[in-house]
Amino acid sequence: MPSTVNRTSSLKLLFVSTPVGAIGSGLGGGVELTLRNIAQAMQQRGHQVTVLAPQSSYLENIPVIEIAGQLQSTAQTATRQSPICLPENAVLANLWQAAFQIQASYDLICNFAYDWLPFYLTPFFDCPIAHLVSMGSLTDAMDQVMGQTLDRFPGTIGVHSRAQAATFSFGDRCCCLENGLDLSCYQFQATAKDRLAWVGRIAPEKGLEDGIVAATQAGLPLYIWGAMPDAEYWQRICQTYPDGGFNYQGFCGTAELQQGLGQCQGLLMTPKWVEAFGNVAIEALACGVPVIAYRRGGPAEIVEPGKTGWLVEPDDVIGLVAAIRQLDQIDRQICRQRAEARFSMVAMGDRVEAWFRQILESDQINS
Ligand code: HBI
Repeated sequence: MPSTVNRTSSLKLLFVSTPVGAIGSGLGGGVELTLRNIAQAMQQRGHQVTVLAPQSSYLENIPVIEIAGQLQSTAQTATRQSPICLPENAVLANLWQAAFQIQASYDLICNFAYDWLPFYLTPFFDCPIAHLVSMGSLTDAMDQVMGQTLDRFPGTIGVHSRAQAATFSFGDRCCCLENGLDLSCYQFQATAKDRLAWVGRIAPEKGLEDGIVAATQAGLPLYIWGAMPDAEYWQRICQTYPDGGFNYQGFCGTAELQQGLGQCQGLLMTPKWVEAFGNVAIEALACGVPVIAYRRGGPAEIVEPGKTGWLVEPDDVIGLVAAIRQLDQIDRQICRQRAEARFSMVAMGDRVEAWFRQILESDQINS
């Protein structure tokens, strides 16, 4: 790693992706979008980005070094006491062996995996490592290794929201980066049809049931977009609410999603868990769509009550209905403007670059 990197120099960055799936497979969830957006934002600012990722990964206009090996199981299935597991020929280990071998060509490495190994290996690297943590606290072993990393390398953990940071004992020592989108992919729509939107993985922690009950009581059809990992769960929903009033639009790409979402009067966000951020909230605002969200997790830090939508006490379905009736008080143009001010590639790039440079400066002081 070059000995001195000043505040304005162009950086050579190595991004190491999640081991749960190839980039583009959808298995990596929100992290795939986050890594792509941050890589684009860094390139737009003149930095060089190379990505280490599992085989079959693809990123447009960003060089990817593909690494073979067995994918890692997702951390959400773990319990607090789950031990650290690595499969035979783990792609996670192979990714970090490659990073170790090529680190001298880079000024900084950024880790996007929610896994134990990259944190454990940090002290053995010469190149400084930034860790972008994309979920809240899930297991004791992960919390411990993240805390140890922060003790030795202060400021090297980034998160997406204060609520997500608060799930960790060391939350006050994390850098809050929020998130960002390429807003040129989202078209502002000034008027809406008589319908509401719900967007997200159709799974219990996302609370779709509350959205259905609230939309029905408000007398508006609910349009639903998102992946459907568990068809039985969907069947149970259809049986529980036989009167319908909702229709599934499928799991589609950004272009199709934003076109349909933009026609809705409002987006309902009804999470039952602490959502780390809530990308769908900024996708809606980018289309001019106000957001009604439970005051829980990342969405509560995105929605500006009375300006870009309404916040409702968690699990208060009647409160959702009251908020739906006040959607006409929100100016759709302001929703788009606030997305541009806070969540554009430039705004996100400013926050991430400042974080990287802070880490580089600390590293140079300590080395
Ligand atoms: N699980 N083990 C593991 N590693 C990850 O990087 C990971 C995960 N589960 C979900 C996930 N990443 C992403 O979808 C979220 O961080 C957004």
